[in-house]
Amino acid sequence: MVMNHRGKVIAGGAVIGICVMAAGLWYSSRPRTPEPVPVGMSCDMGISAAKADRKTSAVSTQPSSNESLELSDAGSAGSGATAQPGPAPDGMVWISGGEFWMGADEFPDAQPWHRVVVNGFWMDKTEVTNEQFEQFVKATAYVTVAERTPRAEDFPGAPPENLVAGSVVFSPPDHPVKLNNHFQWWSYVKGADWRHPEGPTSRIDNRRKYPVVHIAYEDALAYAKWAEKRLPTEAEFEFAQRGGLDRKPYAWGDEFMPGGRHMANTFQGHFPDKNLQEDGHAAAAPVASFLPNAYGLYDMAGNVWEWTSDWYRHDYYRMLTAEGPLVRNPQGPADSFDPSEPGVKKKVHKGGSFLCTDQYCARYIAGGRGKGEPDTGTNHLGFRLVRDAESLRKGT
Ligand SMILES: [Ca+2]
Repeated sequence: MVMNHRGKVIAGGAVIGICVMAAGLWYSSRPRTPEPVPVGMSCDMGISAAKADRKTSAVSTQPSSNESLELSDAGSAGSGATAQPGPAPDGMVWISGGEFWMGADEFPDAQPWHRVVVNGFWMDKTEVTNEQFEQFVKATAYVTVAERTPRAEDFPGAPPENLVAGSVVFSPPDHPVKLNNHFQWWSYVKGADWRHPEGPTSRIDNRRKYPVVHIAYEDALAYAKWAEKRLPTEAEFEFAQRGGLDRKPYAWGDEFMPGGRHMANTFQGHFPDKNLQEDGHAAAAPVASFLPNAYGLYDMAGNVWEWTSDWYRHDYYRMLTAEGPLVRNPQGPADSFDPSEPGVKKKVHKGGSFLCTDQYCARYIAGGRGKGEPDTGTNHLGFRLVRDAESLRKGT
């Protein structure tokens, strides 16, 4: 057992603490197919958390149909919606805000369903691309976390050979493996960063419109400051992701593949060894390769996970519902707690990625939650930004 430069235990070239973890299968209560659909329980260090949550969250807390009839639908028509305040900034769309149901049946940490109001905001239509991030780097000479050589004093006890710049890359085995050992498909790769998504020999020259990846939380904040935007809250992301639909399983509706058409970049085949890429993409896809949702937003499910500004707690929704029937502009909990890795602070990721499959993760489902340490990027994690209406009115 050795420590990597992020201070995590590594073994066999893999890193503990990174997304995608099988945790057995359970069965969704959502009646959208004749047979129950097996979906994965967790998406990073999830075994203990998922088992613990399953015991406490076995009963769906989705509101009854009577309750839902008494409340407005989600979306622009819901209470709290505000009209577009002016011309749209380049590449952004106005999200009017309003009241909606937030949550998901499939995941214990996305329960219970609860009623939320968010104010209107501008949102990037797509994930931030390599091209856009390069403009930022050229303007600011910014160096991302993955590109920085770690300092020994920040990682006491780490062997010098592990104090190298790099990031975590999906490195699938060429044979079927048990899904309870994510060591077999995540590797810490020296020299992997946003310019070299799979390692030093990989390039982004022909990936200008692909989402930038290997972005740590502080990298996203730095870009946001330069772009005069900010990261969305988890509630803002989910409101936007649902596109005005009320408690639908997908950002586009009820069916995963309406008319047999792939609506998002996910994983088909046998995870992790056999990617059939039936949706046309084995890894990240150029942004906007799939249809937008009803709000004109692309890749709000699949492609790459996206940072939000909220801290992650598995029980945050339970905390919110204890406070009252309606939550306004939630900003996330004050602290972070993930039962699968107590003591490790994590931010919420949303949207799922090209690695999500119903075999283990399925977090392309609307309302699904991911999580990750602020200092850790991967090649399936990026971001997009939002902007408040007020910032435009001030002329910024
Ligand atoms: Ca795919």
